[in-house]
Amino acid sequence: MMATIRVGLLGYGGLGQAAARMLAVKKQMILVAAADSKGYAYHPEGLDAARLSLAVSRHGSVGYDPAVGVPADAPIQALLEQQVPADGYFLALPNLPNTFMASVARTFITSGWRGVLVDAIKRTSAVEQLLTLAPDLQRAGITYVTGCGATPGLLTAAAALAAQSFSEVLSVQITFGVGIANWEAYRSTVREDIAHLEGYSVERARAMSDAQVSELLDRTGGLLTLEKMEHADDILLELAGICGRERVSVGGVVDTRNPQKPLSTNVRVTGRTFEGKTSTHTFTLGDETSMAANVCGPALGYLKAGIEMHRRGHHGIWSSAELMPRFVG
Ligand code: IKT
Repeated sequence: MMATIRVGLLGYGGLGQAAARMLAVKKQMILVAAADSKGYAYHPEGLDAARLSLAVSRHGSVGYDPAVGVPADAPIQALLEQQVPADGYFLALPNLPNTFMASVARTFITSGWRGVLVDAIKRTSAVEQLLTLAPDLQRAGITYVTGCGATPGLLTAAAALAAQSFSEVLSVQITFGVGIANWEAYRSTVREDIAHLEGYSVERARAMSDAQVSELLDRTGGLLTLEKMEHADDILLELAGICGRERVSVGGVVDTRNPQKPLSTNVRVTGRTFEGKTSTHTFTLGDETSMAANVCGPALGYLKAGIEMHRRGHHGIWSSAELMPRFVG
């Protein structure tokens, strides 16, 4: 049996906090480190997720946890200097700016730390940056699995599995429905979503004040309708040999004022069978599952898969379309 996996979380916003809550009910993993933009906290015997959330809501950072928090200017670097015995990190960070995740990967590479990194990155161009780091990750003894959230992630893996019935994949259509009770619970994720809207960019969305985000959401009735998104499912399915990236499309609706999903999240994989028939497999997520469950669950599942790869000496970069996530009990 695999030893308990010691996990670190980078980012303690909506997704980071959800991952910590999820870890609290897992037996095979333990949360030993967390960092956000203003500080870090670690304890080899385990961190208290609820107390960290309290530090964030009261003082704006896990670095203000009264027992184990440390405020810091460069928290990731400072955390890594503590030589925390973490087997892997979930990078639950917003990729704002679009080069941020690659810069975090470089920080790990130069730190001398060896282990597993998983991200829930979304944009094709962000994955392209990470792929250039493959030789450095390999030399550093890091196993990096990219695109491990809901999409890319769970739905990309489902598409790769569905493709097996076909001799040619004609299209992969990913459509998501996300419902959240209030946008402030996912400030960065919502900005990343806004960046996909016509007339916006990552930089413009990142620079928006909370008041500007609220004004935009007032104009749209709280809905963000996203079409033809720049989404890494395309490059990941292409690299995994499933189909050309031009055959992959991603879009959906985010309701920022209602926890109910506005539509059922699904991936439709259309292909031709060896008998010459055209057919579609559809994989639909349960409407009661939240974005947090569908992002953090797969991220931890891929982290477990990455740990197995790392223990076998496989270092470098892989994607959610190339590996099966392992269930974390
Ligand atoms: C994105 O960020 O690109 C899309 C994200 C989609 C999450 C899908 C979750 C599906 C589900 O829970 O049913 C999100 C809108 N940011």
